[in-house]
Amino acid sequence: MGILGPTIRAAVGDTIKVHFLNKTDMPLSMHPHGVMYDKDNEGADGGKGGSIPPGERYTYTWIVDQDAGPGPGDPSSIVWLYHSHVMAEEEVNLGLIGTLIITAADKAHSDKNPAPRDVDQEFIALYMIFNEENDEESGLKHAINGRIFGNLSGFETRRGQRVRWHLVALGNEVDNHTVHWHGQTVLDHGRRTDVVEIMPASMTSVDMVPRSPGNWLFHCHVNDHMIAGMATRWLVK
Ligand SMILES: [Cu+2]
Repeated sequence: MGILGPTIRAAVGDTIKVHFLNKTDMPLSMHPHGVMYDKDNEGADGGKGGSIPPGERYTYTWIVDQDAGPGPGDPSSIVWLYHSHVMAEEEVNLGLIGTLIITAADKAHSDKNPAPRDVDQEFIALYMIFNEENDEESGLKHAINGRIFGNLSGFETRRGQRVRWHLVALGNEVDNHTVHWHGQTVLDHGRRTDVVEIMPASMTSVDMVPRSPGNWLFHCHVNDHMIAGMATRWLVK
């Protein structure tokens, strides 16, 4: 998972409550995509949850209605971003990012376990160039889940597993990424490919059944990004 915050899971029909405690020295928030909220639970732009001062708590309540779940052309679970949204650009670059995974009501394992029944493993990959030095090239960290040059581990699976990849991106105009797997293909909403295009705040979920064992590259196919370290390996046993 690298730099990503905890994954929040739910099924359609659930209500999510996040007990947020700001242990930093700056005001922060949690702004979710996709789920239903009122102004106080938007985590941005005013409202009670829009800016939580250092040391203070807030409970966000988010409704997982039908419109937060998979659409007719989607797989059984889909991904949404959440991130801090007081000074969003700065806070996202600090790594205050995570994801929600929402499963269709009739595809969840059980009331206690909202993970989808028709999938064996779910992986999450954030493609983002972290801007650590006011746009100086040396401070542009071309990262997958916040890690560069093969330093991300944990993408491990076996041949024949039903694997779902949740792909998200954030960042700036340079964050146009082409996510590429070596060794296998994915089903992207009915399209067969081994490259998925994502842009800042893109969120998409694609399915794979690995067919070929190996320690394979998983990387951005944009030349400049590849050279700058936006690559890691993933293992198929
Ligand atoms: Cu890229």
